[in-house]
Amino acid sequence: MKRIVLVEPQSKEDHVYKHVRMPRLGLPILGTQLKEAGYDVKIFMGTGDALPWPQLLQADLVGISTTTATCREAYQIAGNLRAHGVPVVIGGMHATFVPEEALQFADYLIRGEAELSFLPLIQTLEVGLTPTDIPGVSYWKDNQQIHNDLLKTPVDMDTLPIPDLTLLDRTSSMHTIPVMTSRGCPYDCTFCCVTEVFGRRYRHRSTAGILEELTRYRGKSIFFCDDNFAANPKLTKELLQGMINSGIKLKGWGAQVRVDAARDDELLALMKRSGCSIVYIGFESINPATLEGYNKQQTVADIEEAIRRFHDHGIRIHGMFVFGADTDTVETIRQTASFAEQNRIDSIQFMILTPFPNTPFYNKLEAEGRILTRDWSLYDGHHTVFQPALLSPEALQIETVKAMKRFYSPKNIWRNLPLTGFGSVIHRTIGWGLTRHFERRNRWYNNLLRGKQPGEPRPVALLYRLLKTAGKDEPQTDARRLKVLLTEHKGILYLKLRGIADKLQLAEVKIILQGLSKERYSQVVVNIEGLRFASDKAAAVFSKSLERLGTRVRRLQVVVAAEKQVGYLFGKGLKKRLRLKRFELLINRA
Ligand code: B12
Ligand code: SF4
Repeated sequence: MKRIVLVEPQSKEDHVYKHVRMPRLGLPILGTQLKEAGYDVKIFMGTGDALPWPQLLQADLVGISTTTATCREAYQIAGNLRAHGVPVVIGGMHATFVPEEALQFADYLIRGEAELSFLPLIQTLEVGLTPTDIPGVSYWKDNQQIHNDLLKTPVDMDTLPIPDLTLLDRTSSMHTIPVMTSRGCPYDCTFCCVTEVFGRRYRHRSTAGILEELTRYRGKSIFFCDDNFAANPKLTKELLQGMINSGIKLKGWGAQVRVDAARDDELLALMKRSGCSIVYIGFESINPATLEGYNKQQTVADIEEAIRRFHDHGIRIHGMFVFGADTDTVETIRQTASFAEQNRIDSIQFMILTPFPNTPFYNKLEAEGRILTRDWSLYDGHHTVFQPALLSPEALQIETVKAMKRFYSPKNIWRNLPLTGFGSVIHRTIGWGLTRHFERRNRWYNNLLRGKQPGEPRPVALLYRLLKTAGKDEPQTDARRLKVLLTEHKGILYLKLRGIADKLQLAEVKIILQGLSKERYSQVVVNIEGLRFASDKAAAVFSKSLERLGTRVRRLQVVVAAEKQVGYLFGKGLKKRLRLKRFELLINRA
């Protein structure tokens, strides 16, 4: 098992951060560990259709990273690889939170931090053993999922290698280099899922180790991708002083900090002297009740003070706000846009509160029947996926985009030039373009949310036609008869076919599929686990209509029973289909 390919899938949905070409550090660190152990490693980022498939298919094993918003893409890639017999290990944030779901699409899964488990897992598989005692590993045994206990002690950050970013195929086009100095965060904000994976104990790398890494990046822009860069101000100051003393001249650096960092003059001065050009601050809200509800442990006065003090030191601010708490109204959103303008924040992100699956926040909303969609690709902070308390889902969606548009309007583009220089102009110009692009491309979602109430599936106008040709999905005495179930739930259209279908029946199904409108559904799921074809011709007719549908709907997901069925239906044309942007193939093991 020498050739290992690692993949960070990107979402096909439109969102602002999609255009940032910076990887998360998990795969570069794991890849470097494997390389040091003698493996041939390559890392790719991209949507399924953009990946170099010949290289993926030649790998002895592929590791795939997940976040919630990108998991669908990850599952699709995994499904295609496994259909070709390439073993898949899946890991990352989303897989950690919903291992039962993610393991459906992989051979192995690692929950939580993987630096002490991934290499041992590969070595165990190489000698043909089962990973019974490797912490955090989940796997299949006799068609049952086995989930080993999680790693007991978190990884010691000084034992980690410096990530070798040349393993990535796009290193040369990376504008900003990610560097991580710590993991874990002592705070406990209710909406955050980071602490569940990396813990609340703050773990820091040695200053010497970080400086060694930074010397590789002289003249470059750095993003410290710690969740809370200055959580331990003493250590942060030591690092910044070290950067100044050792003469590492970066082009600039940015980091995520809390408002507390602004209270420390010495820290601010060192940040500026060591080249800090921008801070990303989780302001979250200017609604005191919301800040309290988030357990953010900061006030609106703290936010104003932080903005003033960072600006006094000539450091730009990217203000991160989240809308949709149970105490938020339309007014909260509008007032936040005014607040950001008045306080002259340099750039902003107005996100929609997102309940990441299986977090306590998600489980609470689920129990209250407020989850609107389980299409995880919409869990990207840009889409309303739950029923808010004091405003409609549509209002939350539209007002958030409106507020972004207001901030990133042409009249605001130059406003901060005298305060923080040209950087803010560039960010605001980019923001202007991205916000408008996002608004245009996401109108379908506003339409979907319009008038939508949780738990109330809308009637399917097309249903009657299918029923006429194929009969209801009631228990049938004749097992050979084709049974069709067509339902719509929360913007997803489900078509389930069971029984034996001949060419004529499938030609009818084709007509129905042709009538589906892209604007109406976020996704079409066709489940053919129980479908058999009366002839090769029937399979060909059906395969063609799926192909066409794949080019027309926003996203098509085909659930098949096993690899065998994939070969029969799609065997010859699989390569071609991989280029279809909207096609997803899910292979159900059970
Ligand atoms: C840097 C960063 C970004 C960057 C780069 C993003 C990118 N390429 O994805 C930017 C700023 C662009 C960004 C944008 C967004 N981000 Co971001 N981001 C981060 C951040 C701060 C650090 C990532 C990192 O390097 N982590 C450290 C490494 C070591 O962790 P890791 O990659 O997860 O890997 C470890 C394990 O997960 C596991 N593992 C991971 N993959 C694999 C694969 C295999 C095979 C195995 C075995 C193990 C394994 O092992 C690794 C080592 O222990 C994280 C927070 C965090 N602490 O992780 C948020 C985070 C990943 N982002 C998040 C989100 C929501 C977003 C956005 C949707 C928007 C937003 N609201 O900010 C966008 C979407 C971007 C996208 N590409 O789709 C969430 C994801 C939550 C979730 N459940 O999915 C996080 C966790 C933050 C949070 N507060 O919740 N982000
Ligand atoms: S401060 Fe940031 S990383 Fe820490 S719990 Fe709150 S949101 Fe999460």
